[in-house]
Amino acid sequence: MSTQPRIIEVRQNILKRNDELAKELRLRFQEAGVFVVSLVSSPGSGKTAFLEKTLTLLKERQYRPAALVGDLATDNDAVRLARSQTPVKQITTGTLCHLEAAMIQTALEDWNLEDLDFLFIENVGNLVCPSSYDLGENLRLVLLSVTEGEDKPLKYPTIFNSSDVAVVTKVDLADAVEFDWKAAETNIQAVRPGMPILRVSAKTGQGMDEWLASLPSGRRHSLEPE
Ligand SMILES: Nc1nc2c(ncn2[C@@H]2O[C@H](COP(=O)(O)OP(=O)(O)O)[C@@H](O)[C@H]2O)c(=O)[nH]1
Ligand SMILES: [Mg+2]
Repeated sequence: MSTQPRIIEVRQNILKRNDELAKELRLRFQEAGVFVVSLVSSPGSGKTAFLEKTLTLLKERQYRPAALVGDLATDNDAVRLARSQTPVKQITTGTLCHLEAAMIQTALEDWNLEDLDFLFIENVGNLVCPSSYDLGENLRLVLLSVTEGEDKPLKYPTIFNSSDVAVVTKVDLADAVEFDWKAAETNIQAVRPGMPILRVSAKTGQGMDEWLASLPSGRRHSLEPE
């Protein structure tokens, strides 16, 4: 006797529940005027470094950003992100290879969304699991570092298809690893035609201005003069 149909049914129910919760979250974010960005990539692509730089620069520019970060274990990334002097919370998932909307909801319980302009969500480092789980974000970034090869989009098309923007990270190392820009761009566009591509280095700051300029600047709670 096969248990396969039962497993598929349970999986579909989990995804449906997640979608419903994500929809509720998206509405809450919209009502509070918070712009939510999630980040996905393989482990070590530079999500935390990019996010720490982003949080620091947004704070310097008088915005009020915050971050949630998911990992299987440790709060190492939250400790790194907290150096930006912005609110940060670690979500430890145990054996789970992705974040779910319910985890975001729980993590936000003691935060007042009205106090935030931007919320960033660093997903667990994985190019497979996170793709199916809507977190209520407005924008999903998929990061690809120059050190991990140009063919990631072809190998993991679903994560690129479920993301809005591709961010090529660690560009300061591009020459050293002979990164083939043309191949990377061709592969991204083959999987998701028209996908915007940003090139950044958290180490040198290259591309950070362009990235920040692509975010909505007129946040309702922005402290910046109109
Ligand atoms: N040279 C260089 N190294 C980077 C850059 N961004 C991250 N790294 C390094 O890459 C490693 C993994 O980065 P991390 O932010 O932890 O990646 P995550 O696992 O995706 O969150 C760390 O050793 C970082 O210092 C970058 O822009 N340039
Ligand atoms: Mg990280």
